[in-house]
Amino acid sequence: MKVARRTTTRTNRGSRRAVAWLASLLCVVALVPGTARADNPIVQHIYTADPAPLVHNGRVYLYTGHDEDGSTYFTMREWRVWSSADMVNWTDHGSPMSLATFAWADANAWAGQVIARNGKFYWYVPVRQRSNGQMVIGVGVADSPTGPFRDAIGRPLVGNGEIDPTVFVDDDGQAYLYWGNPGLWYVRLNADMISFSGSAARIPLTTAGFGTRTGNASRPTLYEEGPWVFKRNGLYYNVFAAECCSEFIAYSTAPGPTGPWTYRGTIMPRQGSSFTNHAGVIDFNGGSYFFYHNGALPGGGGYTRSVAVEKFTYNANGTLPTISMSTTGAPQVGTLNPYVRQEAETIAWGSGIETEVSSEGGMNVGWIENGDYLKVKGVAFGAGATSFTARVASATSGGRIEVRLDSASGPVVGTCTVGGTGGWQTWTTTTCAVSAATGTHDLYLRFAGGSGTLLNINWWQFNGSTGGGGTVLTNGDVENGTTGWGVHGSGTLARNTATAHGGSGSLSITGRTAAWNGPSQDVTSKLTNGRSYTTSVWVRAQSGTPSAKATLALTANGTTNYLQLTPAAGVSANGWTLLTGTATVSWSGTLSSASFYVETAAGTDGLLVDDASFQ
Ligand code: FUB
Repeated sequence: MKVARRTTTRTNRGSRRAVAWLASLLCVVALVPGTARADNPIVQHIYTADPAPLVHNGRVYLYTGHDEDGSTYFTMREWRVWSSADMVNWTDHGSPMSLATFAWADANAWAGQVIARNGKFYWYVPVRQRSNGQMVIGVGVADSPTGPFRDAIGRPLVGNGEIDPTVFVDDDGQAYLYWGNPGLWYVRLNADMISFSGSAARIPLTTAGFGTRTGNASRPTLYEEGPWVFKRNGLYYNVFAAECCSEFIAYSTAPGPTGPWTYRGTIMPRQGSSFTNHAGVIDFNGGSYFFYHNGALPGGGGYTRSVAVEKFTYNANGTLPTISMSTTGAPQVGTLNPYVRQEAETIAWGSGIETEVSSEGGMNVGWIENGDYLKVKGVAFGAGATSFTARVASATSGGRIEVRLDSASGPVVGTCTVGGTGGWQTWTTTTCAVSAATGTHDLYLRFAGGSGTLLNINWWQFNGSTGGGGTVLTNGDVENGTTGWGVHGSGTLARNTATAHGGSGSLSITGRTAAWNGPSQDVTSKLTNGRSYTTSVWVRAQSGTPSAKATLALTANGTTNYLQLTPAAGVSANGWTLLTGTATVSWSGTLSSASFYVETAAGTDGLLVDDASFQ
């Protein structure tokens, strides 16, 4: 079955290879000194459309549609999820919801939006109802932002032949679902988010509210479709696709969630080769981001679209600036830590590759051929990596992974050999030495070998010299039992395989009897006096909503000092929170003990810890 599927997919690869070649060419052009490197569109291995971003627990989750290769209509059968902590490296979470989720729907997996509430994630989508061929709004629900999503109610939530739901919860807890093309409608959702009170109301499409369109008597305003409603500083915004075709993105504002709306003008002018556009707007990590789609990938157009993102700043009076499409995209937030396990499908730019569901959980990168590569942006090697490890599989005779810096033809700092493993999902681990990987670089994993498909890669991780650029923690990703970990104070350690941030396990601590108790590592012999260390650790509560932080207890000349390594941040049982910070470690006299640990500001709730690095 595996072979058959590969053969089938490979039939499509002629065009995909052309896409990859042209994409590579775009990158080469972009590598001319002084020009920015292309990081838009966000995804290169499939066509994506209708972005709906959601900020949750320190990550941006991006929900999109999936335009099929070679489409000549909006032939869309599934939705896809991506996520990023830095706005440039995006993890492919596959397709946790499709038309098959809704037994009563038969086509048109079009533009939706996800919202978090009640410890769950609700995904509102337009689909075609099989029984009458009418477009209606369905709702999926999941316990995690990456799904899997199930049909929440087994029937359409609401429907009148119109499309493009957006959802918004006001400060008073009242939720609103808006949708519409050609009209603009809303209902008040109940707190369960899967039912509503009253009936659908029509928002008056006045020219004062939505601008003036000329030459179309049945559509006198600019409003077309794709509303995106949110509130900022007490003002309600409706960002929408205007005046098909081609569409531009415009917006209106209102003093309340149902209006009256005032037209405010264009945000993104008509650009590119897609005749639709569709926006999603968020604030993340102190910045504001505008997601949209265009036809920028090779082979792209109105039915083969791609999602992109730009960073922007609101004007002082709350209006939005004009935003242009770019190939540069948003700047990176922070850097990527190579000393914790990174999924291979966390990619800034992929050339020639595809992804698939991995037998080890999540996705893996596959269909890798000679010359294909993955770019991971802004990787912080610090003082130096010494080795590279990758989880790989190959049903053929494998190939090589060239670890390169700065470009696909940049310096090779290590080469790992991958042999045949007997199957595309028969995984093994390969490690090779790395030298001269210091500081922060774009990392390129370039694949080399003979003809045909070479290998699959599921995840990778660098190791650093102790006390050097690499993490000073042992088993920070908790993939090797509880090795290396102890307890600061009281508590019971265990490896939790039910809930992991990455990989297959996390570190559980229960039975804490004081707030300062937590999982710890002895790092006494690994520290350099006066050096700056960056901490990165994912934490989740097993109960309650405590505030967690990472701390270093340093004992020198009989005196213990406590260095706060990360700001305290609220953690809950609903998801993972990244604690991160940089601090200079110094002491006077002779260091007799140094303990890295995670604690809480108060309380004794159990914690889960994963993907920890201190480097
Ligand atoms: O992707 C299908 C449709 O195209 C969406 O529902 C509209 O917003 C437009 O982007």
